[in-house]
Amino acid sequence: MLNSRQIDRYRDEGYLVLESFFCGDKLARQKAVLDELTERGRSMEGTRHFTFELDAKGEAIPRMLHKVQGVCVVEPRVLDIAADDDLLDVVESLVGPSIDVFGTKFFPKLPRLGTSTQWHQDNHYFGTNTDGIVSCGIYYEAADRDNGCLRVVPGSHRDQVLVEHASAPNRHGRWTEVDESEAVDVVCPGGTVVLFSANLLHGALDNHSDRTRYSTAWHYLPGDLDLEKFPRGSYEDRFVVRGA
Ligand SMILES: O=C(O)CCC(=O)C(=O)O
Repeated sequence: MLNSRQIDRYRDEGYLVLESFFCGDKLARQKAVLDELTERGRSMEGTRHFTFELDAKGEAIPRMLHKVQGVCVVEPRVLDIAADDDLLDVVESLVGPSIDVFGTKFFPKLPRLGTSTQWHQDNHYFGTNTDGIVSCGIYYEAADRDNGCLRVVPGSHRDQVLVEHASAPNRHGRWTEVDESEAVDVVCPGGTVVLFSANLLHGALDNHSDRTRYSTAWHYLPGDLDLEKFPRGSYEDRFVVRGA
């Protein structure tokens, strides 16, 4: 469970960092699953769920896995992480006793060329401005400016305003721009969990280092929160993880 200071902080700044939430054998087991998935994914070019980094012409770079979208559909052992009891105890403080998870992703962020996201609000992609969705990034390895840590604009969730997004050359997705002077780098040790509002402006740096930066990202919401694009029961990448 979160304490009231942590909850206030989440509500005020739009995000909460739980450093080294996972550690020891548990973190090592999670990382081993992601190592296997990365190896498998590197040869999955052209198949559903797996996208690759793009070269200057916008073409996929062989073996440079960028993202596994729907990772909990592809690899049920990752759903075990999303449904981890200790993690859900924390999420319950923000979402309530009935919890679903949807939109599950794995970013291996491979050395030197790895990317994940640029500035955006998750709710832009979801077609809503509800503050009921809590996004969750888990950083399985230490993350810093060199290997591409998360960046956030504290407080940017407050007005629930959806900003415009546009596609960027040679990148997957649609992104926006922010006043970088307001941004905070979330430099953190491996095993760190970051919870943030789906209205928060956030993005991540690219990986220019010779290390990987494994992370997963997904979104928790109350089971009875109906999302047109992600209906409970029929959207394959939405799972009931606690309660009913
Ligand atoms: O890679 C990261 O740290 C951020 C991921 C992210 O922003 C997202 O999945 O929405």
